Amino acid sequence: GMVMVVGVIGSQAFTLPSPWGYQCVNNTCVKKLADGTLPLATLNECKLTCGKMGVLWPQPTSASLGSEVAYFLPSNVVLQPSCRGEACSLLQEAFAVFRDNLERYHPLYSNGKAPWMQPWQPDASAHSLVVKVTVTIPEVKMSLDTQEDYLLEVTTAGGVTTVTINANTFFGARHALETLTQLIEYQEIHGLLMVVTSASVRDSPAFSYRGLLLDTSRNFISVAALKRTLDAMAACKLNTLHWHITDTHSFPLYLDTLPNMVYYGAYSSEQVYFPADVREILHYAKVRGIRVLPEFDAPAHVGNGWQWGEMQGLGKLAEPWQSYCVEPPCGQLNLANPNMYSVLGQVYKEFVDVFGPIDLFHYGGDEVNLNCWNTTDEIISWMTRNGYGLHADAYYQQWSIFQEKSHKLLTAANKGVEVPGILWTSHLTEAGRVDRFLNNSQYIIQVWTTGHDPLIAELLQKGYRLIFSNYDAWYLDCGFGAWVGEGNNWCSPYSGWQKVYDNSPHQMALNLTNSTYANLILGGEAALWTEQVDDHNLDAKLWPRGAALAERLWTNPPTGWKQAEFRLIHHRQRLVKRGVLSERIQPQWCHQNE
Ligand code: CP6
Repeated sequence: GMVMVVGVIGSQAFTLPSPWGYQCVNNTCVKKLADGTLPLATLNECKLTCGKMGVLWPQPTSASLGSEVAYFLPSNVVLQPSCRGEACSLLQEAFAVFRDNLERYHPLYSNGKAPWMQPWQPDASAHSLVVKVTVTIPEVKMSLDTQEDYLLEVTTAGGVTTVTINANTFFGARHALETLTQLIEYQEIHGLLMVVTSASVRDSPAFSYRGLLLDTSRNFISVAALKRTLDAMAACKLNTLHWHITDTHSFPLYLDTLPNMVYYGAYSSEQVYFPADVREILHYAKVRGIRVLPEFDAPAHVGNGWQWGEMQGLGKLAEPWQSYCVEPPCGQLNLANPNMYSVLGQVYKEFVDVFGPIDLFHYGGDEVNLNCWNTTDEIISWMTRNGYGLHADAYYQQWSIFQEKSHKLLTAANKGVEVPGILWTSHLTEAGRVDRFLNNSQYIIQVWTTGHDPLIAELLQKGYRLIFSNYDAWYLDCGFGAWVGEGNNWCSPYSGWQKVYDNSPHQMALNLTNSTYANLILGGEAALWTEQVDDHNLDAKLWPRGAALAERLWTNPPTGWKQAEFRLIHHRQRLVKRGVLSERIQPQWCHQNE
C-alpha cells in the first residue's frame, strides 16, 4: 500500500500508512495532516475515544456534564483532603489507586511514548487537576447502613480544573473518584489526559447490598485473581465480595489452631489462603469500597478438611451419590458427633480472628439432604436414643437446633457481639415452615431458588430482609449439573449480560416491594460457582456480566439493556485497561461507530 515517511527516531526512519492522521476535534474525527507534524491515529483508532467523554457506568442518579475539556498529565493531579481519622489514611490510599488508574489509561505509562506523538504543549501539560475531597465521618466501616452517596462538582478557571467531592463517608468519596475517572479520557492528539471542565453529579445507590459471590472451594482462585476481581468490582461500584471460601471439595483456609483443615482439605500446599493473605485482601478491598463477606457453609457442603481424628465419621460416601447430595463428593456435619460443635466453634473463632471483628456473616445453610443423615447408623441411633423420632421433621428440627447453636457459637467467637447472619433459602426457610424451623427475623435470607411465590411474601410479611440471587438470572456458572459428566451436557441456564441487566430485585420480590417492604430488600448478588472456573477463565465469567449487575443494583434504571449497551461496551474497555480479561460484547467496529 501507499506509505509515507513521517519522522525519525534516532537514526531509524519509520513510516505510517497514509490513512493515518485523524484527530478528534469537537467530538468528531477529522483528517489533519496539513502541517506535517503528528500526532496521528487511524480513523478507527480515533473513533475509539472521540466523542465518548462522560460515558458513565453505573449511571449516576443525576449528572450534567459540560462539553469542553482541559488537558493534563497524571503527574499534575493533586488531592486536597478534608477529613479525620481512618477516613483520611484510606482516602490517601484510594487517591493513589485513582492516580494509578489514570496512569494505566495513559500510553506513556503503559506502552512508552509513541514515536509519532507530538511534544506535550507546555500550557496544556501544565494544566492541573485539583481534587478537593471532604469526608465528614471519620470511621470507616462498611455496614448495611453505610451511606455511599456523594456530590461531585467540576469547575475550571485559570488553568486549573477543580473537582469538589463531598461525601458522608470514605466509601462515598471513593465512589466519586471512580466517577471522576470516567470523566477523564486519554486523548491521542496531545498525548495528554483530558477531563471535562464542568460537571455536576449527584449520586446514591438504589440498593445497599451489591454483591458478587466467588466460590474458592470447587477450584482454587489465587490472591492475584481475587485482587483483579476487586479492581473490577471497584470500577463498577459493587460493594460486597461474598467469599464462599469452603465447600465439600476443598478447604483452602489455613486456621492457626486447626491446621488439619488444610492438611486434609487443601488441594495442594500452594492452594492455601494464609491469615496474612486474607488480611491483605480485606484491606485491598476496603480501599476499593468493598466489604469481604465470609461464608462458612454448614451443615451441608462440608467434607474435605474434616476427615481427621475426632471429626471422622461425617459425610456419606455411599453410592449412588445422587441419593445423598446434589453434587459429589457428598458431606454433612455429623450431628451425633460430640466433638462437632467444639470444632465448629473453633472454626468460627478462627474466621472471626482473620476476618473480624465481623458485622455480617454468611452461614450457608443450603441443600441439606436428609438421606445423608437418616442413612447413617450413628445418627439414627442418636436420634432414637434421645427420643427425637425418625420422621423428616425431626431431622429438620435438629438442623434448626444446629443453626441456633451455630449462631450462639459465632456470637461467642465475635466476643459476644451479635451480628446479622445470612442464610440461603432452604427447607428451614420454606413457606409455612420458617416459623417452625427458623423463627428469627434477624436472619437475612438470600433467595437463590425461584418460583416460590408464597415464600417471598411470607418472608417479607415476617420482617426478614432479603438478598436476591435467583439462579435463572444471576448465576454466572452453567447451572444444574453441567459439571457432572454423566449429567447435563449443556450449559443451562446461561444468563447473558442482557438478562443479568434486565432482572431487578423488585421483580424478583414479585413487585411486593411497595413502601411497606422496600427497606427489607437489601439488594442482590450474582454467584459464580467454580466447578468449571479457575484463574484462567475467571475474568471472562465475571465480566462484563458483573458490570451489568452493578448498574442494575446501583442505578436500577427503568430502562433495559438496549439503552445501556453502548455505555457498557465503553465501560468494558476500562475494565480491560485495569488488567481484567473481560469478554467482549460486540466487534470493535460497533464500539467505534456509535
Ligand atoms: N454450591 C453451594 C452450589 C450451589 C449452591 N450452594 C448451586 C446450586 C444450584 C446451581 C448452582 C449452584 N454449587 N454451596 C446453591 C446455593 Cl444451578
